[in-house]
Amino acid sequence: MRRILVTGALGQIGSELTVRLREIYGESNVVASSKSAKDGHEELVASGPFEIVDVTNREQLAQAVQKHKINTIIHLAAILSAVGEQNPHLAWEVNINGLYNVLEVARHENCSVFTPSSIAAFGDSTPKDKTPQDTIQRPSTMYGVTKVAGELLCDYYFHKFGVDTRGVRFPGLISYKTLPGGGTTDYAVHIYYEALRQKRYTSYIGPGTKMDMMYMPDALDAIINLMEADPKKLIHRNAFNVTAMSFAPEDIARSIQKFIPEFELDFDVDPVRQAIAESWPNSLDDSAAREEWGWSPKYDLDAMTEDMLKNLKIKLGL
Ligand code: NAD
Ligand code: AKB
Repeated sequence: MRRILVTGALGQIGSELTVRLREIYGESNVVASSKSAKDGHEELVASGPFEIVDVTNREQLAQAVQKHKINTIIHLAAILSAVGEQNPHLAWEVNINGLYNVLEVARHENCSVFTPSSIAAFGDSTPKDKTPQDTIQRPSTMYGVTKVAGELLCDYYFHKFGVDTRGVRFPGLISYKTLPGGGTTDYAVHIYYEALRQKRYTSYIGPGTKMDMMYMPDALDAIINLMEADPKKLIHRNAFNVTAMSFAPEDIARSIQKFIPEFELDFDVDPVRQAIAESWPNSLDDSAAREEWGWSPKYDLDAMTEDMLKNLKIKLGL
């Protein structure tokens, strides 16, 4: 039986993944953790075991793993791309030293580790369209640097120490439960909130800028399916390209207009996030994930828009 510790469990992915994991593996077998118990997450904190774990504190992490007899760590604690560019030292500290602590604890306590990489692991010199699984990775952001190093470190711990490490390169994730934590793709979440509240949105990402994206239910499936995949079939492990769709701001606006015809989009481009977006792929080739562990997303852009608007309307009381 899996006994799972989720780090960064109150973030955009963790706040939904923890609930799904508890449904599958049992409430008491899934320990949520974060560096502090944030307001607004009382329900999640009360719904099963919760520990304060700052991933930069190896002792605290090891104690939580030992106390709950953890055998699987899902490591989500991180600093994302836009915040990482504002504070690159913090991004290094959390994303690199935090991951190193997770891998060291996993090595000593015999845990398997799942941790996501990102499309941010690619850079300007990477082929932009149908970006291959194995290709040039020279990112220009600190977040991207930590993601490439993280992929390599996870591979190293698998080959050198036999730690069962697995990961995917997630695109921008779109969800309605918890707001994203300071990335470049966040506009594709905010646009839905503003479409419902104001019937208009000003995008900080410019027209024509395509990035890969995915709806949260598919992202949760990706984590669980890869975690449970037959290890003999995994050639890549860290980290698989996965994607569900690729769009520019005007494409998501057109999708919203199918449900809210009066919705309007304009632009006030932020040069920092625009440069990051332009350095990332337009679209990923995720055939390795499809072949090695059966990756297959369910939501396309319009199906996601319909579900986002329906659920956000309820959340916002509109
Ligand atoms: P998030 O920012 O929403 O959540 C991360 C959580 O980690 C936050 O709650 C934060 O408080 C916590 N945290 C920060 N520093 C910590 C520390 N020192 N100790 C413990 N917790 C700490 O991020 P997310 O979107 O849930 O992302 C989870 C993982 O998925 C990250 O590795 C991220 O790079 C990756 N990813 C996310 C996306 C996306 O669009 N959300 C896309 C690609 C990859
Ligand atoms: C970000 O924009 O930083 C994240 C990611 C794609 O890694 N959403």
